[in-house]
Amino acid sequence: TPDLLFSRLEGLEDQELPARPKPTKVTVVGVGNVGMACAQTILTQNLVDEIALVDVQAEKLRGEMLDLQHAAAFLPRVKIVADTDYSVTAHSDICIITECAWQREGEDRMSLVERNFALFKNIIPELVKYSPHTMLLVITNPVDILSWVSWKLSGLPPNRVIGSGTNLDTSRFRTLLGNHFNVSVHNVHATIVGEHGDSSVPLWSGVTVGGVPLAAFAKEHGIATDPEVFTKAHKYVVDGAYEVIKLKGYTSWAIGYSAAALVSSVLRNQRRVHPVSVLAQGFHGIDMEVFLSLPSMLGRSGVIAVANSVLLEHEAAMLRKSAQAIWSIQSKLQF
Ligand code: 6V0
Repeated sequence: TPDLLFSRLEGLEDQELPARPKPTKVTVVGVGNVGMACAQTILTQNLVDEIALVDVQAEKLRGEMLDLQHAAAFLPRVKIVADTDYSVTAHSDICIITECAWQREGEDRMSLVERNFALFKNIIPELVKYSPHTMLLVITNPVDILSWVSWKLSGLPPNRVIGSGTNLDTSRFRTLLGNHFNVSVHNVHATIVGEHGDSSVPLWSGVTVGGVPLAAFAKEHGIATDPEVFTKAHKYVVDGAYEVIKLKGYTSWAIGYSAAALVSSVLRNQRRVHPVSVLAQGFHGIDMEVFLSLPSMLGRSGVIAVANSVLLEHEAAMLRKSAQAIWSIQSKLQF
């Protein structure tokens, strides 16, 4: 027994010590490619004390849990638990939702939204029941619609529900520019806002490389800026996801790192600004209740604030168009 193996020195017992802060805990719902990439990235970055995994596939779930537990000798001490029952998620600080319904061959977007909506109707109330103060991080696609769905179903304040949104698209955009200018991606400031995916909006007007604003630089030096080049660069970013899916069948690592960065900003109260899907009503002339990615400051309380970005008129118009497209789908959902 442990009492035989170790001898105690005189001192305070564990229970006599002053109360310590509650252990930090993240839940991942869905242990597919994306869920496991999130879990493993969070684990290796030493961001939490406990990770809970949930899925409907009991055997796969237990297999993934054991596989991670077997790495204990090489990792910081983290408790890893898994169950098909949501009680395992109790007291989570953040719940990451990656579950997804199987997409049927030739299935249209609306039908997939409806089937994911049906799953979310069961999942979200369970998460909030066991962790009433949790924050929700939605990754399942279409992420902007399902972030709004999660907010509605959870009853949480809007600053406690985000979608991973264009955080990943923005990383792809910065990587492209960093490679083009042969400079570290950390010295490229560039943001993609709006809907995650095809209709996302790159904010070219705000791009700086090494602190140099690109648009102003080009103007000052009489360098012609060809709109075709911008369109092509944005298409390259959007197509990046499709290319990875075509090559390996799914995307996982980049979205895993994106989620870990968001978790770190929240749990470590970093006040970093990420483009994530938030309640966008009232910003840039958007009058519907939709979630879209806007640069948002994240910290312990969730979304601390949304940046009042200065957008060009055509950028704001593109945002409003996305909002309209999203609204036309989500307004058909019956609660
Ligand atoms: P996957 O590998 O099919 O995993 C989905 C998992 O969900 C499976 O393990 C299922 O068993 C599980 N699941 C199904 N129903 C339930 C349920 N009711 N409760 C719990 N678990 C359930 O998919 P993958 O991991 O590749 O993708 C997950 C989602 O992430 C998809 O919707 C992707 O489109 C989305 N992505 C979103 C990205 C973003 O930037 N927002 C990026 C990449 C993928």
